[in-house]
Amino acid sequence: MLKKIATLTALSAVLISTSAHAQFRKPEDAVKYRKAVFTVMATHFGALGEMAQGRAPYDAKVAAENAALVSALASQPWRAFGEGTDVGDTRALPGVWKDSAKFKAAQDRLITEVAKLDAAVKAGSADALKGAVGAIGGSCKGCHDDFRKN
Ligand code: ASC
Repeated sequence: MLKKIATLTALSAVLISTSAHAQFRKPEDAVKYRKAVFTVMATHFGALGEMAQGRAPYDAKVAAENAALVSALASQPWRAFGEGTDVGDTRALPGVWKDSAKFKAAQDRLITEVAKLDAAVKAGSADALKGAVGAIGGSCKGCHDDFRKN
């Protein structure tokens, strides 16, 4: 009986730790995932930037579509910076893991600024977009300066 309990305890420990990492079979997959998320997010953020800066005509529907994607993605890449994912084709600096509180604050800054995007889009002008886009861009840059190799 005791042996059974020990076995079950060991098994559930394995299952719990597996489920926390289940989305990535290997560290390289996490790197690929986070880079893909950043690429897609930057594409849609870029479209907002074009409109905010008057380099593309303001289109409320296009703004809403791009903002929705940025909003959905802003909280996603961070799950893929787990321990042991400082490998392979990545520009992530060691600070990501060594100064995780500061890295978390940088993530939160992006998420906080992106939360303001919806209201800016609903306001319905390039000008309204400008402030939100500028603040989001600032959070991107701040994090890159501290945590990404150039
Ligand atoms: C972008 C993009 C980034 C940020 C950053 C802001 O459009 O792809 O990484 O803005 O350049 O400074």
